[in-house]
Amino acid sequence: MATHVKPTPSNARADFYERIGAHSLAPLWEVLHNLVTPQPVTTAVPAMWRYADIRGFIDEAGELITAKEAERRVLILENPGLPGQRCITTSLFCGLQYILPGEVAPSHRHTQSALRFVIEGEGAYTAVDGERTTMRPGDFVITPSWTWHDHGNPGNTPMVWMDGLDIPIVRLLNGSFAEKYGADEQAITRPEGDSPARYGRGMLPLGERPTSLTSPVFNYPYDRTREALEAMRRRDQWDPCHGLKMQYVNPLTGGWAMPTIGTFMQLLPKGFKGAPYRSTDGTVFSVVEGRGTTKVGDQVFAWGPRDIFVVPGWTSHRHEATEDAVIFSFSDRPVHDKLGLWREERGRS
Ligand code: GTQ
Ligand code: FE2
Repeated sequence: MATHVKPTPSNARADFYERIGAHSLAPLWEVLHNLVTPQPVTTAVPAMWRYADIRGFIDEAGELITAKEAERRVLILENPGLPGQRCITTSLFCGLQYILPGEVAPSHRHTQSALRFVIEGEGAYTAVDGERTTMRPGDFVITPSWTWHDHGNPGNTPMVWMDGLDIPIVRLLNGSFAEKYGADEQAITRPEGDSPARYGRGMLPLGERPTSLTSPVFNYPYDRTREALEAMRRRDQWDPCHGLKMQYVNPLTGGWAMPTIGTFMQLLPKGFKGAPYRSTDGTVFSVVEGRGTTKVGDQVFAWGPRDIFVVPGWTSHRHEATEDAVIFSFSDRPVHDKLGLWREERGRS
């Protein structure tokens, strides 16, 4: 019995906290272990958006507002554990953008970096820094920070793509700047195909050095990605957790294609039963081909083409494929990497 400790009236502390609160002070000892946790803690939850369940809402949005009036006609995929925060993990934004034939999404720029991953339709383009690229399903397209960008659909099919942005990271750092170009479409200064010719063929213009933190390749077309995975599968070097997983790289540095968002494509062969895996980066998965399941905690997501699901950071999950499956994913891993925060754990659930 600690009889030497003078008993404190239980309301003395509460009274103290209230008085110091009026001076913008707070006691760390009441909250220390909520602030400095032994392991990552997040209120973001695993979640899945089945494309068939939400496709109708995308059509409805198309009837309610034009791309021009909306500036960007996007349905945000909001994590159910982060209501009102307009993000899919604590650090990443995700949305589905819809553009109908004949529409334009007017030119603007912002400090947030964006990726597009094409889900449905083809023939729309995005223009970045004076060059257009026409987008097809499975293409991974980048809009670097502070570059003018507008989208247009001169084709005859509606297009849907997934947007991934680092909006919450930029918000955390209070680094948001944005402005409108002033016309729907930016001036085109280079022919389509210029950037892939310079940077996307395993060669570089002699002496070229990086001038940006982002890859100069702004469209990584699906046919080349798919071909690489197909050729690699013959050597049978499958990762027990990821199958065959490739990361997209900046050819000028060999590093991540984007400074804040890591992007990946993986192939899980038919019959694949993955081992449990978790890493500190929270990941959004977008299924391109095939069917399977991902067990996350005690939930099972049964997925197929065009479905999107999210696995928050440090949440154990494992993939199984009932058909050959190809899955695109993006995460905040480059930020974890740069700050020395990235960890992974295999085989424990
Ligand atoms: O296409 O430029 O989903 O600026 C959110 C912000 C898309 C875009 C989004 C954007 C864009
Ligand atoms: Fe934008």
